[in-house]
Amino acid sequence: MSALANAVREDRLWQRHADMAKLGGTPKGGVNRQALSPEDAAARNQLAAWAKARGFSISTDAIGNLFVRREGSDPAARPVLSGSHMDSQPTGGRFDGMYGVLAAFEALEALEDAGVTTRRPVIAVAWTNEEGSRFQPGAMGSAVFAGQYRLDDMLAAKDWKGVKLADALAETLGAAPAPMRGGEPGFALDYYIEAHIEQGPRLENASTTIGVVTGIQGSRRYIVETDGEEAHAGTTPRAARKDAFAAATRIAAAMYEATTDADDTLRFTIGRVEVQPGSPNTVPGKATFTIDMRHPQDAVLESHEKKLRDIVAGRAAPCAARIERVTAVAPTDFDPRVIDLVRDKAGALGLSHMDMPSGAGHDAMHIAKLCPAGMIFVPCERGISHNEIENATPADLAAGTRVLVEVLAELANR
Ligand code: HGY
Ligand code: MN
Ligand code: MN
Repeated sequence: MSALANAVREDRLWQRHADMAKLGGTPKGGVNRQALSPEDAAARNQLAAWAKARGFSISTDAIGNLFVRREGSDPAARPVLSGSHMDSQPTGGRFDGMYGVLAAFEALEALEDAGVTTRRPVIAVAWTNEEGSRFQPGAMGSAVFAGQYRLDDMLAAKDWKGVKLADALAETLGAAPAPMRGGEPGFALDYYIEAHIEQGPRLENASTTIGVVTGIQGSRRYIVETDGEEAHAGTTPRAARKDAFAAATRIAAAMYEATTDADDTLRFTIGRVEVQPGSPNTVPGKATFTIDMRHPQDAVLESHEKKLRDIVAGRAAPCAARIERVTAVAPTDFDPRVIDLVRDKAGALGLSHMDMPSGAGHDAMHIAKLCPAGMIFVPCERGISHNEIENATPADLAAGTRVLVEVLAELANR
């Protein structure tokens, strides 16, 4: 193993995960560190403190992406960037996103400890609001950075309690201050690599350590709203009711039916439902639910979107209903040069590896529109993620980081 790969320290990397897992830690051993929450601010401060202790510079941008920079011999050269996200699901795991940020930081430390000079600066990044569970859409910070979403639109987004993202961001940057990069988010990059747990069972089932990620499936998100009429639960006959939840359940049942495909490739999830006024003895006047739909082919997503729209139009009566598309991210193919480099470095390190697509969305799907990008997966226990029992091993996390640092060192000297 090279001195550089050897400089990756499994114990240090594992301890940093344990330290970060305390920030928003839940009784079941997971994390609730939602975007732009006090827990998110605490994680930002922790990363900044570790960065400062190593002499790396930090900066942030107008959507709150946090950058940790290790200088290269040519400070004007386009940097190589690696990272992921520190925000989590409400009942999330301690590795989803955080691994990619800490692997990138560990790579900077390994470069430093091994005394490796790179021509290009190498930057670790924590993207703002990848999960999109508090504020929609997800992968927000990376999408604004890549010019996919307008900054002002994102600042105007509201969470489920009506809190504006701009206000939560101001509070977070106030609690976790960092030098602000002027202007719109975004700067020229040479390459981007993201390390992440697989969030599925394929690597573990294949007893394989490294996933050489070839791309990310397409994803679309929607909000469905049904509008009826609030009425007394005891006195209002069924025939006179405009029950918004009854309409929502008719629509949802038809959608589950319409998205059941023979080869179980299409992913359809209703993850959040709200009923108003939410009183046991008042017929609901309004219901809202989210849709998350994914498939490797955009044409399949497009054809199913038409089915969803037809169902909303045809099943709502006697209520009204509407469906709004919140995001549509086309399938991403990563750059073959990056895919090949990840595969070569995994092989050179003697690590078992396999090419595979990503079922989960990642910030890399947006950054791949800016520069050649790729991802490195490591296994997670039983493929479970978006669950507090999410788990990984110190050895696998370190193995993925060794591949990452070798890839970064090669790209930063090209
Ligand atoms: O939803 C996703 O695919 C990602 O894990 N946030
Ligand atoms: Mn993630
Ligand atoms: Mn996630």
